[in-house]
Amino acid sequence: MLSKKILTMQDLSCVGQCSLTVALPVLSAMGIETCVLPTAILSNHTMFKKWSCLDLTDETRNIMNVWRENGFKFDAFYLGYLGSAELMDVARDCFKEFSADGAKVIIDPAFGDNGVLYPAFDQAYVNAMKSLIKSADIILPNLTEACFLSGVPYEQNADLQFTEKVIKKLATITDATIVLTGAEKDGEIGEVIYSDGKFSCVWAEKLPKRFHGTGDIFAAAFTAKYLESGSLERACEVAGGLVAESIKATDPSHPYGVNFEYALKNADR
Ligand code: PXL
Repeated sequence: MLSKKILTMQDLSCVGQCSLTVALPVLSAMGIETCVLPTAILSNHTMFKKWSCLDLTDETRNIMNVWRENGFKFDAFYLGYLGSAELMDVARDCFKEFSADGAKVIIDPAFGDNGVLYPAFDQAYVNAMKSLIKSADIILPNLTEACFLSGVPYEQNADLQFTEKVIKKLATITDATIVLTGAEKDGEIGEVIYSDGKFSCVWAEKLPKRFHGTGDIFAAAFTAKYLESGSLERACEVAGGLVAESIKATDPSHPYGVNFEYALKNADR
């Protein structure tokens, strides 16, 4: 049986249960052949006090030169934490050169949370992402990222009305389907989807504790299920379920990430 072949482009954080160390196992376990274009190698993710970072922008160009000669094509692209605005040009070239017929571009902007940017990023990075998401079929921002991209000031404890206002503003800069993650309503958590001018939502029980790295698990599982089923809602249900099971399996004293390995091993996919 032929499986879909995806290219995921994001950093490799050696410690921290995020980006490639999440995307590879989740996508593979969900039946997707996963090729990688690593954008940087970090000692660990940037929520720790210290980190080292080797930027791989030049090497991504070398890799693409060889891929061109080998004639590689991908059925989809899934982008997460990139690391620099220059890598967005690399991404655009990648879509142009290595798309199989009908290839989908799924982008998790992955530059902030809780109303602030991650430490390595600034407004220039946000502006570059604003331009890159014009090339996407689906984007997966959280509310923080949607606010930075749309220019609407972030609100803590946002209600659904505010969330939909931000999404509509964001839809003026990209035609991509918007799947806003981590939305909240009446004690539930879920996704607000804006596709072809219509809203729909997927809600689930909100668990009491928030952990780092859940966005990356959601994005990888969403991508795998969406490529298999073509359904945005089903992809959200499955990805949200994997995140919830990962959180439930996490020892509260674990200082980073969630136990997605246990959840993946026991998942009903
Ligand atoms: O989970 C997103 C992420 C990915 N990669 C790196 C990060 C973060 C979030 O902080 O620092 C390096």
